[in-house]
Amino acid sequence: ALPPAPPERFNFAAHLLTLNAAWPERTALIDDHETVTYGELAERVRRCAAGLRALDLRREERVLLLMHDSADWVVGFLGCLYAGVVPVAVNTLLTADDYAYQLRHARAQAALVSAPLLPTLAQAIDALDPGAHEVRHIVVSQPGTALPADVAGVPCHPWPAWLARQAPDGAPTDTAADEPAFWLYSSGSTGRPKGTVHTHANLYWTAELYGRPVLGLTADDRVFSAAKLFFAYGLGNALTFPLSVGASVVLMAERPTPPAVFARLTGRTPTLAGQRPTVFYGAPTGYGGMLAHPDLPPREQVALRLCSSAGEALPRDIGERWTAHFGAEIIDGIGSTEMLHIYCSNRPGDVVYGTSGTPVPGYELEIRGEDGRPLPANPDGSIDIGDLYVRGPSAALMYWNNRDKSRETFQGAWTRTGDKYTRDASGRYIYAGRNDDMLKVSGIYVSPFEVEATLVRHPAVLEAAVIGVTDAEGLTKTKAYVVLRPGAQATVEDIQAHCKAHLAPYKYPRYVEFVPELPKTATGKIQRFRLREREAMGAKG
Ligand code: 3UK
Repeated sequence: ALPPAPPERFNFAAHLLTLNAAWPERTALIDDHETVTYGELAERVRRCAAGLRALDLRREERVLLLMHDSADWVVGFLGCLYAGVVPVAVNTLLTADDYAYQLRHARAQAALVSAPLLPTLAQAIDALDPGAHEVRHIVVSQPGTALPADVAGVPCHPWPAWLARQAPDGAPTDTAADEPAFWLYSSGSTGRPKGTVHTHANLYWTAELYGRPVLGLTADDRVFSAAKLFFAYGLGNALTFPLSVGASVVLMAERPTPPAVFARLTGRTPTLAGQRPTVFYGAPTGYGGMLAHPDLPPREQVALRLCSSAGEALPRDIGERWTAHFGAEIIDGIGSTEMLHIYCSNRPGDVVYGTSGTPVPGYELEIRGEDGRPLPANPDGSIDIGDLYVRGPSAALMYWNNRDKSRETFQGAWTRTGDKYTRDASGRYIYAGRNDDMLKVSGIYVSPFEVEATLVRHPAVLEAAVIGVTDAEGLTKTKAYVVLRPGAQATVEDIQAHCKAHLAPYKYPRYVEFVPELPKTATGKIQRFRLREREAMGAKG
């Protein structure tokens, strides 16, 4: 039986506080600085809500949440929800230009920011004409000592003093289950990222349809996600799911390099003091990187019972090697920002590597043909390749202020995933590529066109084409074919450094090849498929 729907009046933050009221002494969060119990978390969330109201933030107004993973991130997110204010949780790896767009598009009235990200935020605000943004307050987490009174003309408040000043808010804002609760941005191949609007109920559904029943999370788990909280995957992994069952969460501000992740898995940090995670969530590239790392800890040093993978397809070999080493399975499942979390997944004890498993109960899938109708099953039960559509209760409401793209993606009860899939005779779904130009690199969207536009801004570059290539492990990497201007010189490193400086750094092309010309049609369009063919030939030869 499926879980009951939440009541019509429903505030997800208040729901979590009620669920966990029975164990105030239990550990909720362990970040790089401190341990926060469920009792302290509830108090801080209510203080944060009061603090937002004291800054004159009103229901439905948006607040940019630009923070490194920490207890403050969780308090900020839930404090907003409790107050009915709408956090817009954004990627911490973007450029000032990206944030300027988001501030303006979301009409953010305030920003919650980690101190190291304050200069980039200031640059973003500075880049906007007065009147082009509405940011009235900035609250700075981990402020250190030298916090300026204002940044780009906007008053700054140090998080600890701001929180301490407030009396905890007694009652949550009486939100509807279906009203906008928070936004996440999702990138497309062209145009600016889309503000994906999610409800209070959507959070509840992801926890009750996936975290609890499929992953089987309980209050005895200690979870750790390499995927950050600003990704829909990380948000479910390290906030929605564990806090819905009274589990403990390990949070880490730094980039999830293999050594940083190993330190957490083995409990080797001062705040962890030997407390090792039982559940780990990552993306396939991260699993591959750890397996290849010389400091991979032996099985005895970790306490993993279960691992999760999403963001890109998990190559079978990586899953098998991980399980052989640690004894724990990796549960590969496909989710999206639009559906908020995983809707098709393997099951603990029933993993077939190389597949995305079967639909998560509560979600329905269709593989549709070119005529838009579901493809019929073959006599053996398999379904040929087609476009994957999903129906389920955690779909976003819309993309903010973008009717065309909203209609393309959210088609009544069905959501178009943009993925191609097949189904095998046993009913398992198998990923078969995207049907747009988007690439998933380390589980994160990269638009080849955005990278190309940046490449041609390099003074030595005449033109460029970017495609995805498959590496020896079966993972997607970006490759740039670059034509230099006559007489101009540049090295691979120059080109990569230019991309890292002008784009979110993770978008830089992993491979660069200089070519005398690009294959083109008679009308001058670049034939990316020819480049892909060339790569495929090269891989065989
Ligand atoms: C691809 C996968 C094969 C696929 C996400 C879990 O990745 C997440 O969200 P995004 O919006 O990207 C969605 C797209 O990524 N993808 C994700 N998982 C898999 N492809 N196998 C997989 N297991 O193209 C999908 O449409 O960044 C993942 C939970 C929440 C998420 N938002």
